Amino acid sequence: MTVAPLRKRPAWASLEQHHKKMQDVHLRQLFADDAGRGEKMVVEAAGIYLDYSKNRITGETLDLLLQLAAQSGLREHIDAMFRGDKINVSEKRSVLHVALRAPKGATILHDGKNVVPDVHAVLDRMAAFADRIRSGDWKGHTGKPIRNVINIGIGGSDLGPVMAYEALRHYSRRDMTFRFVSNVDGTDFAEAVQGLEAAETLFIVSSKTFTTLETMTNAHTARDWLVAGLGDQAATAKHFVAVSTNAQEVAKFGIDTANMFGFWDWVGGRYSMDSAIGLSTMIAVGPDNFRAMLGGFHEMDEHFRTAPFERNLPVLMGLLSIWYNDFFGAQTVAVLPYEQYLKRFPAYLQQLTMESNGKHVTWDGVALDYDTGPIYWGEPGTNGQHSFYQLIHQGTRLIPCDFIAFAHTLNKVGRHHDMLLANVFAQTEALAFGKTVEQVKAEGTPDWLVPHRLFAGNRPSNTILLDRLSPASLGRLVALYEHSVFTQGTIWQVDSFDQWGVELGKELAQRIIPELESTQEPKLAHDSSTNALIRRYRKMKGSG
Ligand code: G6Q
Repeated sequence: MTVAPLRKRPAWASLEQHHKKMQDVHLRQLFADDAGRGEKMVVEAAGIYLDYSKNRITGETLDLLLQLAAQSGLREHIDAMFRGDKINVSEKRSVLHVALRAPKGATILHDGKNVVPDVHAVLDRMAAFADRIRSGDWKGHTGKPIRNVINIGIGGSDLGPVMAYEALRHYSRRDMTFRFVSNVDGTDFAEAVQGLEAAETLFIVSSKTFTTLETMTNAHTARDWLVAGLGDQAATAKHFVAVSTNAQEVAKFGIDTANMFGFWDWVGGRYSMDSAIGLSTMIAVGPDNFRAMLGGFHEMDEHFRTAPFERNLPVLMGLLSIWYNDFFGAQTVAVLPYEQYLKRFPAYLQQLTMESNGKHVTWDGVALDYDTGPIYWGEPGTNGQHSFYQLIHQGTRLIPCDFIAFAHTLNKVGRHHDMLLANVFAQTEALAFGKTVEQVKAEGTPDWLVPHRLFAGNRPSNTILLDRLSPASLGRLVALYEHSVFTQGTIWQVDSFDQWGVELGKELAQRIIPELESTQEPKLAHDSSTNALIRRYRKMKGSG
């Protein structure tokens, strides 16, 4: 289907008109107009209850947004992804992370070949390996079982594994230590191996390309640390495995490719936590829990693929994001998980959303005349309430919020959980309805203080409620955001699966490294600021 540029799609003009009407309508009014709103504007699917009633929308807004989705070819684009079309146009690649969680027996084609059996073959090898590590059957170089697992990777090869480990810690082996090294800052490595015995430590070098500067630097440092600890070059064989698509580089590094777990170029880095990149997760929580997580992902995939858009969770969330980003000019979205185990979820989502949709041209390379990719940020509740929520409640910016909560806690401690959930509901209520001048005055507030104590309200939020944090619910939640990102990218017509924006800095760093390391004064040809900074650094480090 041919899709017109965004501003030329009929629904866009209607939404612009409609926004003029809606911008002054208060959520108080919308709730007063329809007593049943809080029960109508909800969708429940794949174990997720989404209350989107506290958004600045009416039925008409939704109709128009759904028309926009249709005019943007969303249905066709979803089908294209699942069909294995090369929708990552700038890299000419298919986008098939959905195949990573397809059940055995499913068929998903890539260049005419069903990839599902390959996916399951890798999963089976990962499971066999994870079981050997967990049972102590796999022995280190000196015959000791492995008790420490360190994942070395960065970006998509780190954020998913860290987030998933933290999220599923409750299900993890408590007698083992899991750590993650990503930063080229040596402190990251130094702290990760603090207190660990080399004889009991396994390094998983996770890198799709196996050429990434940070990861390869850390991998070499890890090898030196291990060899120094065990006093034998041959020790690496039992202490290093690789997750990669690049067997040649893995072998060159000195890891036997029998200890390599593969994936494919149709898996984007930030969409890879459910591929072999999740090996550390699988060792931590065990193969059954890992498969349960994949089951959760798949449930959401199926919901996204088949549910009508008006009841489709990722589609609705994606459309609401478009509404605020492109019509209200909201620049950010706050993600607020009221679940301590999800403390790394906002950081994970930052990569997923911002690396995917932080783009300035369409997939045909045409410069955009509308905003894409809002800034995602957040912290677990209730901590944020005592810091940045002030700005969300009373600042001058509109910040749509996603509140994420679970009906059951994994750590039942006294009254804590009801108190936690009371805060979720209180915050969304306060944001939406605020406190009027009359209410503030009625509390006996002196006139001069009234403006300070006033809450304008009308601040939108989604409430995402799940049963309990489990491997399956984590899978559903991640897939929900993946497909919401997809929905937004489709409407903006951007390539949500490339990341050219990270290249320039990488190239320039390669040029600067020798300039910092050389013993001769280097000839510098940067701008005057960069030149001066390099000279200053050389001088400072020289002076010890
Ligand atoms: C993610 C990006 C990026 C990537 C890292 C690590 O979508 O592509 O974050 O994951 O640069 O790359 P390697 O896995 O190749 O080391």
